[in-house]
Amino acid sequence: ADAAVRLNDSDVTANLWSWNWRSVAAACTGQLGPAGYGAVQVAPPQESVSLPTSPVGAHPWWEVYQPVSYRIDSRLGNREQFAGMVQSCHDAGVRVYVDAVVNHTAGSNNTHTSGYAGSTFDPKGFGYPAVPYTTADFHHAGDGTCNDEDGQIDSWNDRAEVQNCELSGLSDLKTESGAVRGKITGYLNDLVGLGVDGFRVDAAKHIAQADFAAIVAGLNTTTAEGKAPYIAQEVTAGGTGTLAPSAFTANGDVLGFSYADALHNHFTDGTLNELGGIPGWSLDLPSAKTAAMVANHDTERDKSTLRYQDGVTYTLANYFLLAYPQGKPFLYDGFTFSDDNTGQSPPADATGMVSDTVCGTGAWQCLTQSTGIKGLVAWRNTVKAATTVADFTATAKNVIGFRRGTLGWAGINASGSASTATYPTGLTDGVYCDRVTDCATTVTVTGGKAPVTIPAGSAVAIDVNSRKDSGACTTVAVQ
Ligand code: LM2
Ligand code: CA
Repeated sequence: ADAAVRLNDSDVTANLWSWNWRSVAAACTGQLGPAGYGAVQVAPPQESVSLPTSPVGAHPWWEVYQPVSYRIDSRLGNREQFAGMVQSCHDAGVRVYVDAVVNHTAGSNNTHTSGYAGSTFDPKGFGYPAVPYTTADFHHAGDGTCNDEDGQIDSWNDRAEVQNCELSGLSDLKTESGAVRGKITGYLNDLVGLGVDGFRVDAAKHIAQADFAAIVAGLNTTTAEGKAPYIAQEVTAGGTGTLAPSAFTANGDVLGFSYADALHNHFTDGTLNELGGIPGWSLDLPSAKTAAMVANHDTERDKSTLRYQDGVTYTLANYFLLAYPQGKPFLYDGFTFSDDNTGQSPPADATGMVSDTVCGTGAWQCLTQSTGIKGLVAWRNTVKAATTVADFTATAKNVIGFRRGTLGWAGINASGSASTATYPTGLTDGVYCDRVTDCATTVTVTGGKAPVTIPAGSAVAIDVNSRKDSGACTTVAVQ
């Protein structure tokens, strides 16, 4: 809570999933802050189970979704490294959002019974002395809360089952209990005390809204901005009534799975022309409540969305995510993995500690640091006051351009060849630097219109802060 800190005025988040704290700090300082990102999302920081010999190999990535205690000491780094990372990110103007696993603890099937910080637990006995939680703090089959015989969620439209039974065998916390809520708010407020600005709430669909409302009400408002932490809830699409994504918006934003599906469909079949209709679509969440994404760590593995393996199609969908005013964009970067083993560990040492991220070697994905994406982050930050799109123009099914009021114009070409057309830009006459190439090319606006050549599988974006004046290229990253 450093009042002197000036945070970037941006709604763009880089989700650096599975990156260790040292690497997130370096990214904030060297890349995200200067590029104008508003926030970074990090993977779960609490102590998790350590699985040296799991069925999918040592230390699968999903260890971090099995809390053993709320000590900030994990395979991603210790408490000091976490606190240092938050400080570095704030110094760079970047907020920190934490993936909060509070619906459950570890799985009761575990045979390994210790965590990365050395805490032990009793899986079958539901004992977590380091918190402490005891068996009375969990839902159990037949206890009047979870009505399913085996205690597992099988009926995904049965609210009691979805919220009181076990998700993937993970011991389900009795979030209706004041004692449990107290432990959860204690953990989250510890993070707020370390400077954390918000939370991605894991498995939020599996926590009763009233329970999570009580947890949110207990959160400290002592963030760097002196307000309640930002909340993005993970609620998978498809439920009806109280299980629908829109039934969770009173507690914060919700992840935009349906929007991600739509981007997947339109970029896969090349119907970018239909994206102009978004304001009229009945998506399952309003834009103002959507944490928008092209992919996350689950969907890149189950292939339900586009993912880095889709190459240029994936990149273009991310360009669109940034250019279009639908939700708050969350750009994703994890590690390279094989579809043959979707549980595999991120690069790590023999004890499971995750190695430093190195971009450009193939082991990690670093789209958030690419020139085109950083250019569009600056573009989005510049045009944000124009909250709607105008002159949406499809010069082909897979070639589009639009302006954001009089603040900027962007075009995307998902075809296999360069496309040249004249677009209304809304900008005053002059020469503008293209953000996507960091000013390697320019666009000349005359009478408000510009002939633009968009390279194959690429984009062009110009704005009031990318004007090329007196020969110098002066793109400004709005922070
Ligand atoms: C999430 N959102 O609601 C995360 O985004 C997702 O990645 C998590 O699942 C899930 N919720 C629970 O936090 C992952 C992974 C699962 C894995 C769990 C727990 O996709 O496969 O389950 O984390 O580590 C694993 C085993 C599963 C076993 C369970 C308990 O795959 O077979 O179930 O652990 O030991 C008996
Ligand atoms: Ca639950």
